[in-house]
Amino acid sequence: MAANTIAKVFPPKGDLVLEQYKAKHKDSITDPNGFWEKAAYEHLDWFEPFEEVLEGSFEHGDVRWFSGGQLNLSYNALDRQVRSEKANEIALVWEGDEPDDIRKLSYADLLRKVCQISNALTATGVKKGDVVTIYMPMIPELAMTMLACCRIGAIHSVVFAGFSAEALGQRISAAKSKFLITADIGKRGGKSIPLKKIVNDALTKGDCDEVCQHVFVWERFHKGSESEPTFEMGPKDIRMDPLVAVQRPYCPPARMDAEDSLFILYTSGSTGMPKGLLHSTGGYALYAKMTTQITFDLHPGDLFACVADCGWITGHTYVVYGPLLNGSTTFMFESTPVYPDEGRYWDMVQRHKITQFYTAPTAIRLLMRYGDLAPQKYDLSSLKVLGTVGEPINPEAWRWYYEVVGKSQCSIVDTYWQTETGGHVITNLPGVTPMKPGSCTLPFYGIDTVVLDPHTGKELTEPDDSGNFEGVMAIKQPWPGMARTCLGDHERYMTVYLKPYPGYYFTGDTVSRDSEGYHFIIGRMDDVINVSGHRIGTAEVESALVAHPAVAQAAVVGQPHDIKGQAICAFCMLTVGYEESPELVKELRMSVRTEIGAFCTPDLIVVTPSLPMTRSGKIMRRILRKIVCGETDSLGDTSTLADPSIVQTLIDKVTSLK
Ligand code: 6R9
Repeated sequence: MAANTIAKVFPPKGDLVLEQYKAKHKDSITDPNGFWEKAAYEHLDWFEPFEEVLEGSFEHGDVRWFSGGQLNLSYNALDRQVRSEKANEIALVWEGDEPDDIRKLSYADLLRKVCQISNALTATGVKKGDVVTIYMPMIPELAMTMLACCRIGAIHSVVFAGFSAEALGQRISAAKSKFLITADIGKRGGKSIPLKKIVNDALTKGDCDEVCQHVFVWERFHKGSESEPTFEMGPKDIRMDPLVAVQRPYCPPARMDAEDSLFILYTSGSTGMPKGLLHSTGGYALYAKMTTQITFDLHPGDLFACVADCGWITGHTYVVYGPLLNGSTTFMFESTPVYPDEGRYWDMVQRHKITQFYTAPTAIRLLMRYGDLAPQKYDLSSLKVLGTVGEPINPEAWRWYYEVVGKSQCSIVDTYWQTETGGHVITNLPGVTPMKPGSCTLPFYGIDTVVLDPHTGKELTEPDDSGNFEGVMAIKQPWPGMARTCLGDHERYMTVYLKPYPGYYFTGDTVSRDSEGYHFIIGRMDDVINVSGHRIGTAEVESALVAHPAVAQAAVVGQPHDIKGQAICAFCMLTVGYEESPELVKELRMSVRTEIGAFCTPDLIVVTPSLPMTRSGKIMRRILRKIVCGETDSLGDTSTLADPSIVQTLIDKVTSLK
C-alpha cells in the first residue's frame, strides 16, 4: 500500500464487502446487458418496457440504451414518490442567501408546482423537443422549472447565472433556443445580481433577438399575482408567477422514449465554442438514481446536501435528479460558503441535520484557511458521508475534511466524473472501499476503466518503476449515463471523445493507477484549465482577450493556486499603437469578465512583445506553463521556436510581476 493509505473503512463493514463489490463490478462489466436490464426495472417505473438493453458502439458513436422503452423522469422523481406514500415527506429544503430564508416543499407540493409550470409552458407554446434556456438563481423554482421541462419533453439548457450576457447569448444562439426562463434578480453573499438586465443585454447579441421569442421571468420577491411587476416589461416578457398561479396543478407526463433528448449542458473543451452535451432520458435517469443511492449510501430519513449550483452538471445530477429519483430529501443552497461567515456550511449541517454533504476541493481549501474553529463550533454529528468533486483533492485538504469536519467518523467519497458521464464513474463506496487520500479509488458498477499509452493508444500492461500505470484515462464500454452527442455537431462529439483512441471513450484526463487498482487523477491532457472546479477552455479566454482592440494575440495557461486549484494566467501581445499600463491591464481583466463571466477573470496578465511560437506558427503553451510555474530549469526543447530569445524576456517579465 502507498504511504498515504488510510486502510480504515467507515463505517467498518469488513473486507467481505469489498470482495462483494469486486464480484458485482466484475459481473456488471462482463454481462452489462444483464446488469443494466435488471437495474433499469428495479430502479425506474416504465410506461412501456424496452426492447433492447444496449445497442450501438463507441466505434460508430451510435450508442443507445433501453430502446423502445417509455418513461418520464419527472414521473419517476415525483409521481412515483407521491404514489408510494411519500406525498407528505419533504422533497426539497431550500436555504436562501440569508440563513433565515428557508423553504420546505413536500413531494405533493413539488408535483403540483411542477405540473403548474408544465402547463404554463405548454400554454405558451413550448413543445416536446424545444430547447428551453434557463438562466436562474438557485431558488426552488429553478429545480421545478427543470422538472417541468422533463415533464413535457422540452430540452432544458441551464446556463450558470454567473455567465455574462455575451456567454448567455452565445448559448441561446447555438441551441436556437426559442424560450428563455430567468428571474428578476439573484442573490449571493448579500449582493443582488440583476439577472433580467443581463438577459436583456444577452438578447441584443448576435441573432438572439431573432432566435428567442419568449422570456419567462420569475419574480424573486413577488407576492400575489396582482401586484406590479418587479422588472420593466418588454414585448417578449411573460411574468411567470401570475401565469403559473392560474394553471391546473396536474399535467400528465409526456411519454418519452428512453433515447429522447432530456437536456443539454454546455461545457468547455480545448477549442472553439463550448459544446452542448446532450443527455437522453432513460440512461441518464437510471444512472443518476443509482449513483446517488449507492455512492452516498442513502437511507430513508437522510437529508442530502449537494451545495453545487444547478448551472453545472453536479447540480443537475446531485441537487435535483438523483436525490428526487430516490425519494430522498434534497437540500438546495443559494449562498456561498463564507456568507455571512466561514461557519455557514457547518451551521446549516447543524440546523438541518444534514447527513450527506457534497462539495468541491476548492471550497474545502478555502474553509481550511480559516482554521478549525468554525467546524468545531457546530454539532456535525448528523454527518455520515462527505463527498468531493470537480478536481483532484490534495491529501491535506482530504485530511482536514476527514478529521476536522468528519471527526474521523465519516466516509469521504472522492467522486470522479464529468458533464459527459452524467454521474460518478470512479468513486469509493461508503463502508465498502478502503479510502486513500487523493484517490477517487475504484470504478462504479458497469464502468470498465482502462489506462492507455498516450502514444500507442494501447492498454498499459506493464507498470512503471514505482509500480503504477500512468497514462490516458479511458473507458472501454458504454454506460447508460453517457452523453450521446453534442447538440447539432455529432462530428465534434466523435472527434473529441470517441476518435482519439478508437474503441474507447476518452476522458481528456491523465491518471495514475496503483497496484491495487486505485485511480489518482492527475489532470487534463487538453488545454482546459480547472479553476475552482469550473472547466474553462483556454481558447474561450483567449478569444475574450483578443476581442479587446489592444490585444493582437493572447495565450492562456493554468498556474497552480492554493485555493482555486488552478488560476488563469494570460500572456497578451499588444496591437501596434497600444502601450502597457495598469489601466489597460484592468481593462483586459474586465474584458474577460464581460465576455465570459467573473469566475474566469485572469489572476495574472503578462503583456509581452511576442509569444513563444514555433516556426509553423503554433504557440508553445508548454513553455508558458513552465515559466508561470517557475520551472524554468526544465523548459525542454526550445529549438523549434522562431525566436528563442523570447523565453528569457518572458521569464524576466513574470518574475517582476510576482
Ligand atoms: C463533475 C464535474 C470534469 C473534469 C474531469 C476532471 C475533473 C472532476 C474529479 C476531477 C479529480 C475528481 N474532475 N471530478 N478530477 N478528481 N474527483 O466536475 O464535471 O465540470 O464536466 O468537469 O473535472 O478533470 O475531466 P465537469
